[in-house]
Amino acid sequence: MTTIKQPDVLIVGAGWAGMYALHRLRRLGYTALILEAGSDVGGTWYWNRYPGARCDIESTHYSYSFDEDLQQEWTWTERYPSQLELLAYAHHVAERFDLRKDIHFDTQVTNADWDPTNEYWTLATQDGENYSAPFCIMATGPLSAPKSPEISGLDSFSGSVLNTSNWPEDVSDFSKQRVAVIGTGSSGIQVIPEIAKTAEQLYVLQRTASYSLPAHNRPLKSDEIATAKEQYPELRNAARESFDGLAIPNRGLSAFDVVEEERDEIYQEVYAKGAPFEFQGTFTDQMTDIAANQTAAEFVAGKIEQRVDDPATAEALTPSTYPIATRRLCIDTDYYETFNRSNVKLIDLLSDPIDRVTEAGIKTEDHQYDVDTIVLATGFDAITGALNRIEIRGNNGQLLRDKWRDHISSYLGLMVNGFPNMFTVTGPLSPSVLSNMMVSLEHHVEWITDCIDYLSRKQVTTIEPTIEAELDWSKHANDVAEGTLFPQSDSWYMGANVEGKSRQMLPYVGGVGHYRQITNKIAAAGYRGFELHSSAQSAVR
Ligand code: NA7
Repeated sequence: MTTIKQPDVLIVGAGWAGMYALHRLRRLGYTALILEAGSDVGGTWYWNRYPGARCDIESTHYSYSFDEDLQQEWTWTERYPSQLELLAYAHHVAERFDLRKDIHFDTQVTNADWDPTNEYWTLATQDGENYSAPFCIMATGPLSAPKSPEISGLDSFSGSVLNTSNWPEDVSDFSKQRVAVIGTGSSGIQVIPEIAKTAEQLYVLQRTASYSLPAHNRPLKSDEIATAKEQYPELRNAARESFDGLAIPNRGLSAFDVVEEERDEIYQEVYAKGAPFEFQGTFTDQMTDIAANQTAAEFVAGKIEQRVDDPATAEALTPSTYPIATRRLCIDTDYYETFNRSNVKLIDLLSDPIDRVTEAGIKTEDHQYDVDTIVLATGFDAITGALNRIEIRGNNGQLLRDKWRDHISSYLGLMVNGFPNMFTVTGPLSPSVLSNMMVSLEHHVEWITDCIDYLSRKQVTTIEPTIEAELDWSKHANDVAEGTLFPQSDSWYMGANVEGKSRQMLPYVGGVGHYRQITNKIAAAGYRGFELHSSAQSAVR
């Protein structure tokens, strides 16, 4: 085993957050090294390469804002960017800023140990290498740890098993194949219409139905691109101060400020745009008042009924167990219409649950479905999963996973008490996945790298949130969530999709702009709520 001890900062993950962190640290004069499990940059968009994979935030919003030349020279081609285009963008950024020379690819971090005497993190990898640095940035992503599908017998299946979250390159043709897709969240909703185009027979196994709106994806027109480029400075500023990291105008109306016909006209206007974040905020009380929420749910249920020919299938595809948008509100291209095809069949697992996978296919309680391929679109251990899969040991050898066993706490989603000098980008109890991730991760990277720079200039060697500050923030985040409808849903936002995980709202629902102001004020006040400590040795050179 060798120990490579060099950089000022170690970064785990070469997705958007890790790439920007490396670039910004270099610009501030620090050395940094990224350890990345994949063979190239891109994070989410490196792994989730299934047919139909696409971002649900528009390309002109889901892109870096930190470099004016970069945003002027890159031209998006579609309203909602495909995985391929996003990966091309990631490659462009890596080349433009010469990032790859400071990234170790195919390097899976398994352990992270804090050495309180020397004030260093040591990261160990699957290949037996050790890397050390005074600071560690976990840019591990909120949706990067696939959840175990928890279906017995998968190993006995004689056909192929594909997972949307780790899709092999160039698998998109299912001609002459009988395919089963398990899971109808965003990934399932995107991959199902694509598989249906070529498969001989497609079975869609649904446990919980999702609400989805038509995306109305299309090529961007040259004048739209020119306008976006011209207006980028204002757009980006508005997004940073907005509720969800998108500059969406707010009507300021309750769902009950208008009569039913007018309400439906407004829903129709937003629905026709194919804009999920705007739809869930059509009325101010939609996510806080169940009656207001119900008006949106009924509107979308009516649309599902129109899109699906068979009434029984339409009914099964219509969610009934949770308020709309308390689970991810999806957007699709022909998802519901796919069930009008003769080669597609919906299997409602609520009435006929999966018993086990057999050699020939899937055995439900009442039927056997023989298939050639099983596609798992079964989701992620979101927000904390990627961190918990690393053995992260802080003060006194405490495991982060153990600390979070009964309750997940964090100060601002940026740091955790007991784990000095370790930062989490878009960590639990920060806006993260409930916002435009690009805006939230840029903010976190800037906050974290400014913090490291501040500490270095003040010759401070360690920073750690106090337990009081962490508990106060965790209580605040929980109180804000309790004022919304989110806790009423068994969603991955609530940690409810993973057995044994603490049930609590993991993203902060107080809004991106508000959160930004809080975190920036804390930094401006000399990092209020954090303990700063200087030892004899300076942390960074
Ligand atoms: P999601 O949204 O968590 O969806 C996973 C789906 O898989 C969901 O419908 C689950 O049903 C289903 N699932 C999971 N395990 C099983 C088993 N054992 N049997 C049957 N069905 C199962 O993940 P996605 O990848 O689609 O999307 C994640 C996010 O990525 C998305 O929201 C975007 O932000 C990007 P359940 O709900 O558990 O009943």
